[in-house]
Amino acid sequence: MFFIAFGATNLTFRPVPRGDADFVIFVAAYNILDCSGPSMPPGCPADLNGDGVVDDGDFIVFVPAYNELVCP
Ligand SMILES: [Ca+2]
Repeated sequence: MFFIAFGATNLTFRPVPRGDADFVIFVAAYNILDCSGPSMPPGCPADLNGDGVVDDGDFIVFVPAYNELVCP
């Protein structure tokens, strides 16, 4: 089981259920960091702000969408 933490100050900590595909994909990309890395998925879809890396800047975009759960 995963927990959202990442040192942010205003996040709600909650368990992330197994099989939560979006979170698993995001965390894998976050750990790779560089969109040009050989193990990064093509197109670097977790680079939500388009700056070429998957870092805290993407995480602050990811978390509100993750909490909404349903895409608009
Ligand atoms: Ca980014």
